[in-house]
Amino acid sequence: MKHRTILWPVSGLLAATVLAATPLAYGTSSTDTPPTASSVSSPSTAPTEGAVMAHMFQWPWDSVARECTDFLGPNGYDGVQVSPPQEHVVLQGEGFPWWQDYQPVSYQLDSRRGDRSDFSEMVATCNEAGVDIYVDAVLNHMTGSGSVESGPGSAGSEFEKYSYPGIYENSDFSECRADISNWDDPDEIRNCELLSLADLRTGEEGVRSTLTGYLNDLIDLGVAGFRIDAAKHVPPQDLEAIVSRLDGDPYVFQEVIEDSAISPAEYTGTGEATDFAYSEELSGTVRDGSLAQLKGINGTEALNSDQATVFVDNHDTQRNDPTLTYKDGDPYNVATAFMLAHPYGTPKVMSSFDFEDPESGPPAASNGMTSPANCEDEDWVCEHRQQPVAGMVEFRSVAAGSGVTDWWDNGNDQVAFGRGENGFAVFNRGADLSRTFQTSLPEGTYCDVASGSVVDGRCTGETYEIDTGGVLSASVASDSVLGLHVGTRL
Ligand code: LM2
Ligand code: CA
Repeated sequence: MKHRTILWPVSGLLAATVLAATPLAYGTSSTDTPPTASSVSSPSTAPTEGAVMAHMFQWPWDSVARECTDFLGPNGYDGVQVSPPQEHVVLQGEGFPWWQDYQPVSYQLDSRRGDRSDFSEMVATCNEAGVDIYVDAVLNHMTGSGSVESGPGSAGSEFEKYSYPGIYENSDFSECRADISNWDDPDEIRNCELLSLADLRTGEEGVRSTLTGYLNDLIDLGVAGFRIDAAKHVPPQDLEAIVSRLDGDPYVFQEVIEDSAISPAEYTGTGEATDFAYSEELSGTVRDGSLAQLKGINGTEALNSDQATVFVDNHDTQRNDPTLTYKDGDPYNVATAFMLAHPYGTPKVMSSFDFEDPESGPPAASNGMTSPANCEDEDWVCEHRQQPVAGMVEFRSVAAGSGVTDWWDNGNDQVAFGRGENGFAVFNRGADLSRTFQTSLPEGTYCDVASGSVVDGRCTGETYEIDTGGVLSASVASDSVLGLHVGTRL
C-alpha cells in the first residue's frame, strides 16, 4: 500500500489513573446533570443497510438539533457525525483553528459548540426526529505542544501536557515521548506521539476505565455510536477492550488510514473502518470524468462492504488532499450521488463550513464560541442539502437489498445502473446525454429525485416515464444525475 505522509492517523492509548470515580470528568457546571441510568435511551446498533449519515463538521449543538428537525430527519438521514464534544484547548492567538477540538483537556461536555445541556438537548431532539448521533471520540491522546501548552481549556480546566488534574497524570502516558518517525513500525505508530500529542497508555486499566466512562456517559445521553479518531494509533486490542465495555450496542467506525504497516482489517473485530481507498478511487475517477471505471468499485481489499465506512471527502482530505470537495460544484455532487446509489459501505455525506485557509475555524464570536450554523448563510456549505445528494438518501434506503443491475456505460464519462426493481440512476460527466435505457423498474411515472422531490403528490423536478418493458427515454445534462426509485412513483 501507498505510504501516506498525512499527519493525522491515530493510534494507541494507555494511561493509568483516576477512574470513573472522578466526577470531574463529567462536568461540574450547575447545568450539568449527572449521568443516571434512568436517562438511558437505548442506542441503536449498526445502521441498517441503506442508512446514510451526514458529517455536520463543526456545527454547534443547537444548530444540529434544528437541522435534524427541519431537514435531516424529514429527508431520511439516519445519523449525524458531530465534532468532538469534550473540553478542548483554546488557541485564541491562532484564531481558534478548527483543530483545537482534537486536543482534549477533559471529558466535560463543554466545547466551542455548546455545553452539556445543549449537547443533551441536541441528542434528544435529533433522536426524536429519527436521527442518531455519532460522536467523534478522541481517545488516543490529550493535548500537544504548540503555542498554548497549558490551560485553561474550553470548560475552564487547568492543564499541562501530561497532567490533567483529576483525570490523567504523567504515568498515564506512553513511555515514548517523541513523534512517530518510522511509519513502517506499528509499535511506533501506536505508542509514540502523533503530532506530538500526549499519547495515552490505552493498555492501562485506569486509562481504559476513564475512556469507557466518557463514552458510557455519552451513551447515557442517547448517543448511538462513535467515530474513533486516530484509531490506527491505538492498538486494536485496546479499542476492543474499551468498546466491549460500553453499554448497549453502539455503532462504531474507526478512522484507520491504511498504510504499509497497518491494515484496517486489524480493527474490524471492533466495528467498521474508514475506507480511504474507496474515497480516493471514487473522488479521483469522478474528477477525471472516467466514470466507467467505477463499475464494481469496492474500496480497499482489506474491507468488505459491511465493514467499510465510505465518503467522497472528509474534514482532513478536503484540506490536505482535496481530490474533490464542495469547491468543485456539480462534479462533487455527481460523486456523492454515485456513492449513495451504489451499494458499497456505510456512506457518510460531508457538510462543511466554507474556508480558504485550511487552518481557519468556523465562524465564531470573539470568545471563540462557534456562531449558529444554518443553510441560508453561505459560510455553511450544506452539501447535505444539495438536491442530487439529498434526493439520493431515500434512493439508497429504498434500494437496500437489491444489487447492481442493468449497468450501462459509454466506455468513458457516462454510466447508468439499476438496483433491481427498486431504482435506476444515470451519472453524466460528459456531454449532454439523450438515449433509452433498459431498466428493471415497474411501469409508471417517476419523479427524478436528483432534480426535485414529491411535495403534496406533485414532483418539483423532472418526471420520467418507464414503459411496460422497463424502458426509459431520458436526457441527462452534462455534470448531472438522474435518480428514479419506486418510492417516488407518482
Ligand atoms: C485525526 N484523525 O485521526 C483527525 O481526523 C485529525 O483532524 C486530527 O488532526 C488528528 N487525528 C489528531 O486528532 C488535527 C489537525 C492537526 C492538529 C491536530 C491537533 O489536522 O493539524 O495538529 O488536529 O489539534 C495541531 C498542529 C500540529 C501540532 C499539534 C499538536 O497542526 O502542528 O503538532 O496540533 O500541538 C506539533
Ligand atoms: Ca497511541
